[in-house]
Amino acid sequence: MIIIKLGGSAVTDKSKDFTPRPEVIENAASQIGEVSEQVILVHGGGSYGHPLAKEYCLHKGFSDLGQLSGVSQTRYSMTQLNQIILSILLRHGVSAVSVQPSACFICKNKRISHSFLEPVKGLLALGCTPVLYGDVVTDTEMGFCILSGDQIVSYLAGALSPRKVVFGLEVDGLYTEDPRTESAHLLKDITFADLDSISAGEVGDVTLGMKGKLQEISEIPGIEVNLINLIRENTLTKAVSGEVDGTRIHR
Ligand code: IP8
Repeated sequence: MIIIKLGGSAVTDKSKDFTPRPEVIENAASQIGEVSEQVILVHGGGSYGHPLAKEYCLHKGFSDLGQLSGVSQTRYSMTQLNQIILSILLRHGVSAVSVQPSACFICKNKRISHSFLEPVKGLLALGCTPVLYGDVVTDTEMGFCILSGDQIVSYLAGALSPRKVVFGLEVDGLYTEDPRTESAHLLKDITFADLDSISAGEVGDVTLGMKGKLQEISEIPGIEVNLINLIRENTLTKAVSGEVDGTRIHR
């Protein structure tokens, strides 16, 4: 089984609120349709989740009643992105079934403290592809919090021991520093121990962008992790087959 994260920066246009990138989703869906093993998909929020979460300060938890409209709008908006992704997956023959993270995870101070994974396990056993996403969830200390797709991926990896985890990005993989800087170069093959020395950008996300992603990856216990560019063709297929065109992180 493999877990694939469809990064919000790749599947949406982050410069325009509520704008999907259908061509990127199509490219991913056509490759996912060819995978012959069990797959769990998790997608990020991109321009459907982060602007609303930031506007209503949802990442800081409950502080006033005015945020509640933001909770429902963000949940509604994430569901809309999820349905766009689902409709494209279905067209490519993927038996994708949406699983609402806010109904199967509870957090305590922004970390998952309780989960109900039976729906995910049941769907996998049937041969379906569960599709989860970053969401606003109940937090026993903060009222609610933003649960990133990346934390869902690392939690599921710990609970379900996939063969590998693939993070689909809008850049070619993990760089020595922010990829927008000239001196940055792509890291092709590194170990989990190397992660500590990498300075990654926060890019204004409520879930800390690449920095948050690296924190989550370092929680994945010894399972091979690949970071690939979802915008380029065949990168997912190559990662699944072991011919990684991007960054490979291993023990
Ligand atoms: O894009 C965050 O998920 P991420 C989801 O995976 C929301 O960090 C609702 C902002």
